[in-house]
Amino acid sequence: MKKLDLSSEQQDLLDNLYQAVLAGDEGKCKSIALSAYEQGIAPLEIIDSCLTPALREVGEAFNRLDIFLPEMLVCAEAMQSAVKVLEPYFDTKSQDKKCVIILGTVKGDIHDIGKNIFRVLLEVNGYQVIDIGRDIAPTVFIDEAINKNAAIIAMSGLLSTSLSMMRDTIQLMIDDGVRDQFRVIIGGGPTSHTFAEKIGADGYADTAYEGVQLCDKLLEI
Ligand code: B12
Repeated sequence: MKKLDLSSEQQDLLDNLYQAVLAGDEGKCKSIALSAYEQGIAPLEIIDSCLTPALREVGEAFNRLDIFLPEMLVCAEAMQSAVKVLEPYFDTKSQDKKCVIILGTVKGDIHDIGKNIFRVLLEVNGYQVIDIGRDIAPTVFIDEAINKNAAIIAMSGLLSTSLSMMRDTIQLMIDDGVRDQFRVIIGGGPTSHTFAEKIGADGYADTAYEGVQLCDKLLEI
């Protein structure tokens, strides 16, 4: 878990929350997340320094075959329930609607926890987000962006095997003659700056917070 400048009471709460995710205990996750917020820890700090690293440890346990898919799912649901509790408490930074962003997880991939966190952060920072869900085909990203007059297409992906869908979406935009109409950004586990450059995306961000800064930069806000 990332170390923050916290009181021992706050640190205990985050340690307990981390363990609750590993145990897949939804009830504890919800109540401890709320207590952590009430004890003065910002929602994004709780997510970035505790909930996300806890899920990473779950992923490592899955990789080692210490746990299997059903357990990973239970832990993911417990983590998501904590995020849900925190959602209303994110600082709203701007009410202005800066632009429309089409957001989805690429075809073949059903991971959406990171995408959902990114959506919340974009919204509290004044973006109008159209979340088109997960397992989304290239044509759907493009059609939605055209129909909703979007400025940015944001693709999330956690599976190496589905990353080619990001490249295919950009290639299809070129083939359809609409590449210049939209900025394209990518994020999620196996993506990187190098991969973004390779497939001709306009940007990559490592975290949802950096993703918001990236959108501001691309729109020169
Ligand atoms: C939870 C989880 C699941 C859950 C997903 C539940 C859900 N609703 O999402 C379940 C149990 C369903 C699942 C299933 C599978 N999973 Co899984 N899963 C994970 C786990 C443990 C955590 C992922 C997560 O949510 N992290 C927390 C979030 C907050 O982090 P994040 O997604 O990275 O998002 C942050 C940033 O990346 C960023 N971000 C995210 N998207 C975007 C987009 C943009 C544009 C931007 C700017 C930023 C941004 O913002 C977020 C916050 O900062 C990871 C382990 C890991 N290390 O990631 C494995 C992992 C991703 N899964 C893996 C695998 C293999 C699978 C399965 C194929 C397993 C199987 N045999 O069936 C299936 C996939 C099914 C499918 N077709 O998609 C592998 C992938 C390996 C690879 N690189 O290809 C991992 C890495 C586990 C491992 N170590 O082996 N999984």
